[in-house]
Amino acid sequence: MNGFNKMSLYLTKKENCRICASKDLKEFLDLGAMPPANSFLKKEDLNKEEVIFPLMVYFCHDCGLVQLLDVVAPALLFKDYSYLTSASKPLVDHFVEMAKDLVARFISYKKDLFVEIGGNDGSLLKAVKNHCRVLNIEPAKNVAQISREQGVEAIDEFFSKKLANKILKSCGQAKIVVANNVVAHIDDLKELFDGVKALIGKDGVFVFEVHWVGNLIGDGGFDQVYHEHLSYFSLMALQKLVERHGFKIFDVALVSIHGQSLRVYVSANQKIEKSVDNFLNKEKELGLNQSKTYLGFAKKVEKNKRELTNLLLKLKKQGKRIIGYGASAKGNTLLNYCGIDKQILDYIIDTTPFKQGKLTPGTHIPIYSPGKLFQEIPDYILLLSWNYADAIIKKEQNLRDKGVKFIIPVPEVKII
Ligand code: DWN
Repeated sequence: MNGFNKMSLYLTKKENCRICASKDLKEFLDLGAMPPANSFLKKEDLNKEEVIFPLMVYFCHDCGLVQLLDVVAPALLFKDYSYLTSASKPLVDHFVEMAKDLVARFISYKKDLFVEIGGNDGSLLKAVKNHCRVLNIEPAKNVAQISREQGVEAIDEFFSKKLANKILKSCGQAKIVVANNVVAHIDDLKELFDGVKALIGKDGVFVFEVHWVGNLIGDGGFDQVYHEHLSYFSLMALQKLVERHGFKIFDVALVSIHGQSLRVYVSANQKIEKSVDNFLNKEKELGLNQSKTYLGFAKKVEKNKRELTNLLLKLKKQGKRIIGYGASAKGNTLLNYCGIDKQILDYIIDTTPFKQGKLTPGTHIPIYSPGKLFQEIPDYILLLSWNYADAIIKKEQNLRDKGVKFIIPVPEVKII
């Protein structure tokens, strides 16, 4: 089967906004067709045709949601998943703190149920499994198995209203449902919220983190755009989504993870905190509800690409050795959009066992464990996991002492 037929097999093109069904949608950014960001290749797959999909971003003039309309089948993206929370210590630390905060705020008894949708390898729930009943709903079978090995029971299915009712029958109502870096990945948001409503009822809370669109167009980077991320949320758009399903956002916090993410607290009847109005006002001041804001962002992306590729080509002309740090999903958007391949990066290091020994999708750069770094110290390191820059730079101070320079690629190119 050729690439085009394979693409059409897994791709659905939406005509309507994912939240409000409006057709008044404006395309403002096109990163070009590329393979899914986590579809790392085994060496034996190199001669097979890679399936690629369009990567275009739209703004809804009615509800303000920034979104992809080209939807890649979840089974292709998530059934055998390369990403592990536990591969990034700063992320584990963040989720452990979040889990403990939520238990302190919303759990009253040990028998209370705490469910996580898309809990990956169980890193968050493991931290509180002695304080309440925990359940991980993780569709990737390979990852769900790791959760079980961590002592966190996992159901390896996609979350649905049907599964929610099954859990309700077998485990009772949930006091807390969490879904971190999941809501943006789901196309059928009605199915998600119907399922959550069944699970938490009137008394439970739904707390989720999503990458904040204000960071995407601000201090973060365009590389957070990839096929897994169907939506790029503002609180304004989220409020419209949540209220359509009979819930209210009663609290919100901006957290420094994955650049900056929104931690959103949702329930049927909790008292609404001032944080919600304060943040909505902040978003209005940033113009997150106006399409011209995103058109301006698209121009910044093109400039960012030019500056990064010019720098890398200049360094290669000078005979410099450059490697990548962190085979992240966002890194694959950056590499494919900027055309950065093995001519530029000798290899990439990554702490994730599933990724080591594989090659990056589209650009085919080999991925090694971090130990490779000390066999041949490079001149420059392109930080593909820039969202952990502080922790990584601190961890690799000895390299900097040896004169190795780090390149931060987005939103502007920086050498430190
Ligand atoms: O939404 C998603 C985000 C939240 O996480 C998922 N769809 C996929 C994933 O995106 P990502 O791969 O861009 O996330 P990270 O957490 O930025 O990926 C970091 C990568 O860097 C991991 O593969 C682990 C690796 N790493 C490393 O090699 N050394 C990370 C750290 C901190 C390190 O020191």
